[in-house]
Amino acid sequence: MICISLGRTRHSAFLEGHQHLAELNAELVELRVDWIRKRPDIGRLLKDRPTPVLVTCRRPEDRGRWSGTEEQRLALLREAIIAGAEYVDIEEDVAKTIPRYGDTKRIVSYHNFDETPLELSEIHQRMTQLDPDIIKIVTMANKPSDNVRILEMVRAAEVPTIGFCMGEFGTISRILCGQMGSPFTYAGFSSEREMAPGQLTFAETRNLYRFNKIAKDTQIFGVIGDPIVHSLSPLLHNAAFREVGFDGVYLPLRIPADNLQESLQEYEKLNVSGYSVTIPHKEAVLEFADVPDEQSETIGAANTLFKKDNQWHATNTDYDAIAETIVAALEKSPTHVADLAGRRVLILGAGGVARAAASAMQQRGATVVVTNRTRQRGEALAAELECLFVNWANRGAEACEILINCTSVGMHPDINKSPFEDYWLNEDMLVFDTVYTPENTLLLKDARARGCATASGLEMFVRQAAQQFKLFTGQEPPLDHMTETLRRALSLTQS
Ligand code: SKM
Repeated sequence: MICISLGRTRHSAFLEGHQHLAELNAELVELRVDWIRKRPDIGRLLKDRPTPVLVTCRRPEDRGRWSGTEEQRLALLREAIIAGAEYVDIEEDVAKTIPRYGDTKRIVSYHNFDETPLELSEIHQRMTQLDPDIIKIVTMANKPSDNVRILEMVRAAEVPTIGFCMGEFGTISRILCGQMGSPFTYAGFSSEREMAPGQLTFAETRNLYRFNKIAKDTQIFGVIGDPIVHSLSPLLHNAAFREVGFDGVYLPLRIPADNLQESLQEYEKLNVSGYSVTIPHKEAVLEFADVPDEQSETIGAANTLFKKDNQWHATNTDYDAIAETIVAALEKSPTHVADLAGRRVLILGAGGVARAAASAMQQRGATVVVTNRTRQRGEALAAELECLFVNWANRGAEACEILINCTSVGMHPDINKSPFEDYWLNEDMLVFDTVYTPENTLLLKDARARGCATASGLEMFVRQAAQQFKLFTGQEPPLDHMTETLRRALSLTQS
């Protein structure tokens, strides 16, 4: 069950908001009465309530907004119990002063906004003595392993226990606590008003992560990186799982660069089945893999980890996605032959994507020329892969048939920039921009205006995810659905 936290400053807005959530089929709504500016009228809020409620009145020291006295606050909680609220939230330190009455369920709560303390089980044990129907322990995650500790506590608890972590590191526990036995998780009623650090919205919790559908056997996947909030992989993979009816959930997993091995080791306790891997972990993740494949070893980077026969396999789906995207664009073009052998390819950039692009092109028999704004890095990549190098200043004079932009030039918000002057382009060229925010970069617009064939980063992003989907699920990826999902999301974020 998802409990939606609702906080409004006026009674009328509260009632309206509650009605609205009921229309969205909310099962349980937390009334954060500390948000109301006047003295909260519990009778009015509960009288014709359209869903079951949990009444909560948070003090400022627990990041609430209550401005009355503690006595008034406790009186309010007692009043909610007498009025028959389905649940009431009682902080651990006042639990003894609020007696049980009627059918109202007591949620005895502990919050820690600084950390996830090491003595979680002692805290939990102490709370079992306070006549709880449900114990709630919510802490701040400062690193990925904090999630694992709190989820293990939920799993081991004999009293029904809600336990998850706050903050950007905590997302995974907000979604997985249900699988561990937590009676519900909390979600926000609006993306504009976060009720707790890192809280997801009701829409994300229900529609994107499908919290209510996660069962004991639901397989867990995620994308690891830092930062990770920007990643569209959760949207894409969850949509694809849903489309084919696969029982899996895919989460954004922020892991800092210096914490990769420890975090992945800890996540083993959650039985994760597969990861997409993005910046800054693509190289270091090879150390964690039991079986890196030839491609990831040649490139020195992987973007996928998947479990097979209890071993972690690593591969790089960017590699094939790049070549497939170019070949598909060549096939579509009436003036090109869909063969990369002998083609001269100019690659802009010398980072991870450039490395995968250069290797993929070379492997298909193309002649690769690398150019980069920082000369040394470009020269180093060219030397390592035994391809050609040209100075950034001379890139326009390079007579290439295929141009691949692997720099971030043109990426949102710098959408009016291009890494290649339009008058350097000609209609015999195929231009591929690996940037996908926006889909139509200035480089691609210029290329189309000059009559070039084009391929976009969006096509590549979908292809690399589609291959991961196949490795994760063993099923054929719903390519069109994935492309549409991504296109819609991008047009929403950029409109
Ligand atoms: O290679 C991909 C990776 O699989 C996922 C990703 C993302 O979610 O932003 C970006 C690329 O690095």
